[in-house]
Amino acid sequence: MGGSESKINYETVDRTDPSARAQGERRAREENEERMRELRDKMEKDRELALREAKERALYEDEAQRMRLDKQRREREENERRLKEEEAFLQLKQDLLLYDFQICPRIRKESFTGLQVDDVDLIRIALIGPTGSGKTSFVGTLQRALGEAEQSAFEQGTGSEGTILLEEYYVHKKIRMIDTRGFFESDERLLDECLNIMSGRIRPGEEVKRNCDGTDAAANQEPTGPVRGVLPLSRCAHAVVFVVKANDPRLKDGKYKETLKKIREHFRKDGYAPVTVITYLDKLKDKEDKDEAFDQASWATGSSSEKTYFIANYTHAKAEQSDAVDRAALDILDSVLLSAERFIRIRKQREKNKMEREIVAGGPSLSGETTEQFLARLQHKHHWSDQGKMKTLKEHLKKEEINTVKVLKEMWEDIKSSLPLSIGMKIVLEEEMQSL
Ligand SMILES: Nc1nc2c(ncn2[C@@H]2O[C@H](COP(=O)(O)OP(=O)(O)OP(=O)(O)O)[C@@H](O)[C@H]2O)c(=O)[nH]1
Ligand SMILES: [Mg+2]
Repeated sequence: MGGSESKINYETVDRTDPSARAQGERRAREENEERMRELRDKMEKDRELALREAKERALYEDEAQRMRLDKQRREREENERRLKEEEAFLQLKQDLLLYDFQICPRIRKESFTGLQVDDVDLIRIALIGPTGSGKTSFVGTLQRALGEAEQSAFEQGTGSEGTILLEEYYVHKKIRMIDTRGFFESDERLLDECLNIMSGRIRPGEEVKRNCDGTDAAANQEPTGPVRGVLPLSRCAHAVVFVVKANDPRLKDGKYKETLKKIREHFRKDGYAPVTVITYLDKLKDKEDKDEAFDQASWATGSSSEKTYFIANYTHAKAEQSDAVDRAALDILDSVLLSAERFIRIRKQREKNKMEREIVAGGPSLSGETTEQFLARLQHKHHWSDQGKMKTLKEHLKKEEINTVKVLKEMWEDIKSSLPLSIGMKIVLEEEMQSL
């Protein structure tokens, strides 16, 4: 990085064959269902046995016999506790394998009543953390825990000096992980880049310029698509995960806390509640080490204790399947999905409030409104259904990357004949755009 400017290249990593992936997903679900059936049979048999033994115990007067049976009972209870834990894990895995934000979100579906969230089909999760903290390994661990057939995330990026790849990984048909690199190498100036990634302004496959003198990277960003500005929620990262290494000395000396300060403040204002993942659990010797790492990490990242987790990632050297690792990975994913859904709710509620304020104030300005907000406003005003023509129109505009009203207005004459709308709707749209 000798010059004043370096290029960062962003790529999508998805080398899996979609039909093999669908098969893999089905297999993972079937295997999980089979395990659950077996487990429940076993629990039922154990319950019957426990009942028989309890009856037997009542018959024995002899102290020694009773003690033996009591010991058996304690062992059985411990075993039952373990089986229940496993059952809860298999149930969680099943729920996550079937995860679909539109059909069965992790928070109550009613939480989204009155909000238009039909544009969010995928959940995007951004991983942020220093080089070598285990971000890519964590994606690989999640892929394995979910039974993904192909673990693309074990591969290392191909970046040469001065080039950093932004990789979007497939971990589930409705969940993507955005894997960033080397975030804390040049700290402060990465704030804009980080926010651009979160807001979807930098996307996989795009190239951005980062100035090494620390000046505002976003200000120097050349617009590469038709639109720069407010992007729809479907393009944003919906949750953020800080990945830190348990025994990283920079956790202790406060360096990360300082580095993350501004980013954290932005996230909080934007409605994100970051989850912290502490990797290298396998390198911590005892409880004292663990407590210390936990306190340092949540202090540095600002995540609450309920949102701070440990994991010992699967790695090349430690690839053997482990229920404890799978369990930790899926618990983390569950927590991140909750965080993502709350973020979506907050953002949609804010959009709705803004829209309603603008209606009261006599309409929004042309400059800032997204097509999503614009159409939502018209639907509200004209009682148009969210389905049918409106749904097709939104998909069409999304595909064409027409994300703001400004662009829609500019391109209107070229695209209007191809839009799936009635003449009446087109007239309303034209009039509304003219009035801005
Ligand atoms: N023992 C142990 N090693 C880990 C763990 N997580 C990751 N590693 C190892 O740490 C090294 C770095 O892991 P990566 O997943 O490539 O780290 P990263 O955060 O993606 O790094 P960059 O992409 O360079 O930012 C690799 O050699 C991994 O095998 C863990 O939980 N325990
Ligand atoms: Mg990596």
